[in-house]
Amino acid sequence: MSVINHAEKVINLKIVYYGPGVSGKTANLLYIHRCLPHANKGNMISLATGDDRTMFFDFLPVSALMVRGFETRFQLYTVPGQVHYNMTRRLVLRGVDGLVFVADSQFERLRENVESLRNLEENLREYENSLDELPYVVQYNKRDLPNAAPIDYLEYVLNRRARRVPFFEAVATDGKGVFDTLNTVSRMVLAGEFGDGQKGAP
Ligand SMILES: Nc1nc2c(ncn2[C@@H]2O[C@H](COP(=O)(O)OP(=O)(O)OP(=O)(O)O)[C@@H](O)[C@H]2O)c(=O)[nH]1
Ligand SMILES: [Mg+2]
Repeated sequence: MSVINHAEKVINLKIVYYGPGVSGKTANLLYIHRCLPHANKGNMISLATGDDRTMFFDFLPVSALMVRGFETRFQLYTVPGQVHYNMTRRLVLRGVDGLVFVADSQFERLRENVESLRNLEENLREYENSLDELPYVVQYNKRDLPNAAPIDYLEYVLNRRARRVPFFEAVATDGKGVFDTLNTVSRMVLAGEFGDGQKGAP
C-alpha cells in the first residue's frame, strides 16, 4: 500500500526484510546505510536489545529515482526474527509493498527458515495479503560460512511456490548481494506501482 503525497510529489514505498533470527536482516540495512551517499538516505533507526538482536525493527529511509515527476522513497524495515516477537513482526508488515526473505544458508538453520517463511505467510493472511501477490525476492545469506547448504537445495525447500521468485546469494556483512537484492525488489515494486516501471521517467 504505497502512500502518495500529491502536494509534495512524493511516493513512499515500504520494503520489509523478513526471516529468522540472526539470518542477517539488520546486516543488510547496515550495509546499505554505509554505502549510500548522504543525499539519498535518512537516519537509520535501530531498536535492538543489548546483544544487537532487533527488538522492534530497524528503519532506513532511502530516496531513489524520479518516476513520472514523483520522487520515490523506499522505507526499508527489518522485523525481529526471534520467535516470541510475532506481534511486532505482524505490525511491521502492515502496508508492505515489497518483501525480502533473508534466509540463513547454514544447514542447521533450515528448520528456522521454513518456520519463518510459514510465519510470514500466516501474518500476511491477517492482512488478506499473500506472497503470490506481493513483489517478493529471496536472499540466501551467509554464503561465506563452511556449512552453507547448496543453493539448489535451499531453492527446493524455500522457493517452490507456483511462482518462483528471484533469489540472490549474499554475504550481507561484506555487502555481497545486498544491492542486487534491493535493486531487484525495488524494481518489482515500481513495476507494480507504475505499470511498466519507468516509462516516462524524466
Ligand atoms: N559470516 C557471516 N555473518 C553474518 C552475515 N550476515 C550477518 N552476519 C552476522 O550474523 C549476526 C546476526 O546478524 P543480524 O543482521 O543482526 O541478524 P538479524 O536477522 O537482524 O537478527 P534478528 O534481529 O535477531 O532478527 C551478526 O553477528 C552479523 O554480523 C554473513 O553473510 N556472513
Ligand atoms: Mg535484526
